[in-house]
Amino acid sequence: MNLELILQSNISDSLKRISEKVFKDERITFDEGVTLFKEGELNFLGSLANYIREKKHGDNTYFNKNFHIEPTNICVFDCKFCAYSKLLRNKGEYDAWEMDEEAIYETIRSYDKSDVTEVHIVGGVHPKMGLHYFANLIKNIKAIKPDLHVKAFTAVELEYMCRKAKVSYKEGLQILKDHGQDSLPGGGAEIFAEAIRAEICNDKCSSEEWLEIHEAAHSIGMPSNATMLYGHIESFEDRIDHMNRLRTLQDKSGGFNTFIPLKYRNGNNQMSHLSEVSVIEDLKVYAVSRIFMDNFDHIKAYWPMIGRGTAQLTLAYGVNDIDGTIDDTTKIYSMAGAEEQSPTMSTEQIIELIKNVGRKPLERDSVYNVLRDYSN
Ligand code: V47
Ligand code: SF4
Repeated sequence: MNLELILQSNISDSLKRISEKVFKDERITFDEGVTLFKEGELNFLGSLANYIREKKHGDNTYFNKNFHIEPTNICVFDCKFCAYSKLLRNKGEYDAWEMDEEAIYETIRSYDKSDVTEVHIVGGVHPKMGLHYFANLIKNIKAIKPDLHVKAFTAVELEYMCRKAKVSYKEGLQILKDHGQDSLPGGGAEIFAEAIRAEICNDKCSSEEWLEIHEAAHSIGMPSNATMLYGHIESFEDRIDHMNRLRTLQDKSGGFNTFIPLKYRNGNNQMSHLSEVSVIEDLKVYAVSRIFMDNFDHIKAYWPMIGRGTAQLTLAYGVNDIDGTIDDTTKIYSMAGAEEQSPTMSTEQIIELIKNVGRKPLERDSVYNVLRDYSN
């Protein structure tokens, strides 16, 4: 789609002005972001988002080879959307797990001969697993598999660890970095708008703390990701406010790799009465993210949550990364009723999924260096 075609179409003047800005590579404002959600039809948003996606990346579509370790689902916090730490609690049972250290090392050893490049370590916020425990754990993981990129701990876990250990965020992160941690995942951001955060996750780290922790990580050379949990009780303004706070920090620090919108799933949690948004809304969120977050190189769709078919569709709505082959070790979404109940895809399957929609599959490392081109 080109600008002439968009300008000839039957859209409002404000949408025409936004399109002109996009084609001139100019940043859109907060109000314009909200207008996109309020007035933009799916195909209009898709055209703009795909224009940006192809300008930045052509058909390149990234994935990596990773696996997850979730040391525990025991959590001191009480997020209303979380099925993970709460499963069965309302039936008087608590289906808790706690991996002992040896089991974690055994998992790492099981990838000894494998070509995975990244481990993603996150879990509940366990009152007894602190900063020094995790620093030592990372050191031992690196001793077993030195080349493995360790992407670990959400800002929520880090805020708790640093508070308990009585160190600043920067000191805590430096200790983890010195023991081998490479980057931070994007979880725990949810929605920054304070009124919504108070309703859905009142007791965990604040929006300001989440942003401070990521800024501290960037300042010591640790890159990170950012997420947004959407499709519950937030407004369009809240979504744009969330993206705007991230865009502002990215201008300052430049340390974010990718933005990952996470669709709220309503299984087994305290907000189960809310319906889930439609696939049309999902695609609009990806597209508006691509249009608004002009200083984020990558927009990622987390396929285990939305399913493989929708993940393919997102590639035409601004997304250029579909996470990894994963293996079957992540539970946070399957417990909340996500599409994929045992999320694992072989390299061949992920390549096929990307090629099937006319895009070019590239295996990347955790900081987007291309490791292998699978397009031929
Ligand atoms: O912060 C919890 C979300 C996040 C539900 O950085 C839910 O590469 C939907 O952040 N419905 C943790 N979402 C996972 C995460 C993540 C995942 C994949 C890749 C990366 C990355 C980060 O999961 C939480 C929360 O926003 N979550 N419960 C739910 N019911
Ligand atoms: Fe704990 Fe994370 Fe679940 Fe919140 S989302 S209750 S912090 S495990």
